[in-house]
Amino acid sequence: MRHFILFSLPPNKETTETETQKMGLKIGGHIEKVNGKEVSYSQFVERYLVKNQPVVLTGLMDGWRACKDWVLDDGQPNLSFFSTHFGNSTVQVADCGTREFTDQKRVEMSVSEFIDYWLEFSSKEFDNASTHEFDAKSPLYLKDWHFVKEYPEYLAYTTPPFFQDDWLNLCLDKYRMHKDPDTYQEKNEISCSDYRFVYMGAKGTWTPLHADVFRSYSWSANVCGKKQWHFLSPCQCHLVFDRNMKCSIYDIFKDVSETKFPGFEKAIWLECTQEQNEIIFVPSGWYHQVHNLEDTISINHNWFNAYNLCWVWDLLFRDYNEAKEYIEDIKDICDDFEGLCQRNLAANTGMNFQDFFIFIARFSFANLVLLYLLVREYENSIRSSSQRACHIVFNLKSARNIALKMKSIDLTGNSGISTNFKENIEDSTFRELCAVLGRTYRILPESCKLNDITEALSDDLMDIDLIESSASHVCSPEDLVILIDYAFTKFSYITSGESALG
Ligand SMILES: O=C(O)CCC(=O)C(=O)O
Repeated sequence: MRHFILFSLPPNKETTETETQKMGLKIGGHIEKVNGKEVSYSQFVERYLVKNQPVVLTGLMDGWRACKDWVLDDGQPNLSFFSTHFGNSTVQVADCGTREFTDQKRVEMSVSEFIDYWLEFSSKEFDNASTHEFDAKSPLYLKDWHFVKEYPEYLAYTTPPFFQDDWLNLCLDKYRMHKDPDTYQEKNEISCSDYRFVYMGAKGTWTPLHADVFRSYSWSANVCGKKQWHFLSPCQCHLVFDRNMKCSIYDIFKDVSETKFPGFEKAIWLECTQEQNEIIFVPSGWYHQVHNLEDTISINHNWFNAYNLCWVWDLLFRDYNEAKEYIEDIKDICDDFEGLCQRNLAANTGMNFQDFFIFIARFSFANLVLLYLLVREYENSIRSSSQRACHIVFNLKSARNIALKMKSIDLTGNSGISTNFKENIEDSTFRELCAVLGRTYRILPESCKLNDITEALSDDLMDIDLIESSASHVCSPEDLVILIDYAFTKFSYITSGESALG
């Protein structure tokens, strides 16, 4: 991309020239826009997932029910549709004018209440008689609505194939990421246990500067409206932190203190205006701030898979060290210091080492099952030309790589780590996960005719001789490496080739 520097103004703000110099960002370029229908899955992987580059995709939202039901003929959000059909849902709403720690203050209300507020806000009927406590400087923004979990039958949209290899949400459909025995509540956990969201906000609503949860990838589709995005590449992210690398800038358009954030002026941003029916892909670890330039409804998923698993581990390890450092002074008087660090890690980051290890072990087992079934299907004639086999091998290599990194650190305090390949295979939930993953990998073209891999799951899987091996019981990252290596040796005629996609 050609690099050039220009200045960007705060969205929707009349600004004098002096102010522009003070608040302007250095813009080094814009995000590429491509027609998603003209890009193959492997091209998408190679150009954006592997290179960790943002892109805007057009042409991928045809036929979405959301685009019909949620939008009026003039392109405005169909607010009354939401009140009528989903009005009783309870949602989280951000007050865009009020900061609370590193995010905006959140309040809970029903969708009907939010829509009533929005209609009142838009008609600018705010005066002293208003029933709402917020004013026009504090617009409310509905965020993180777990719409798919709440309305699974409604089928508002289908996830575009580029984003379907989503281990995070596939896992959370079947299992919980972290179960804290002290705070666990069945109902709450289930309704909040995914990373598929709807966002709705009037013109002027916005999201502060951040990098995504778990350093996942995200994609965000504009059902209606327009968003302005500002992105900072991971290699420049230190520039938006304070001197201690503890606290990052909240709003890049507001009073950024040069003393506190000395690197900010040097940061070079990518800018993007995302229109209706466009999907933006947000890569791992890119800081971004987002402004709704019009009344906007968007659908947004966070996700990770073998291509960005290392980002998740790096964040977890960094957060663990921070959690440890934070309570270092009570180490000597603490009975279970390591256990406390892990509890704090789970509370702050959403998972701890044990959760992540069980997660990668489970996906390793599922990929081993799929590899085994492919081999059986082809009666051992499969070669590394099979894109599916290559992808599965790539997944296993990625999980193995993380297990190696985990192996190199002291996991004392994680004695709870234990999982068993054989027991997983006997478990119907795990078999469902394998089936969904197998269906997902139909996005990868096969040169030969291949039966639906998932049909084989109804067969007896117990003849997988891997599970009879002593490596079947996995109690540590090292055990997982041994199990994957065992499979790689057994299927060496496939696994010795490099992944076609990776
Ligand atoms: O649309 C927004 O307001 C924020 C979305 C976002 O930050 C994301 O997708 O990561």
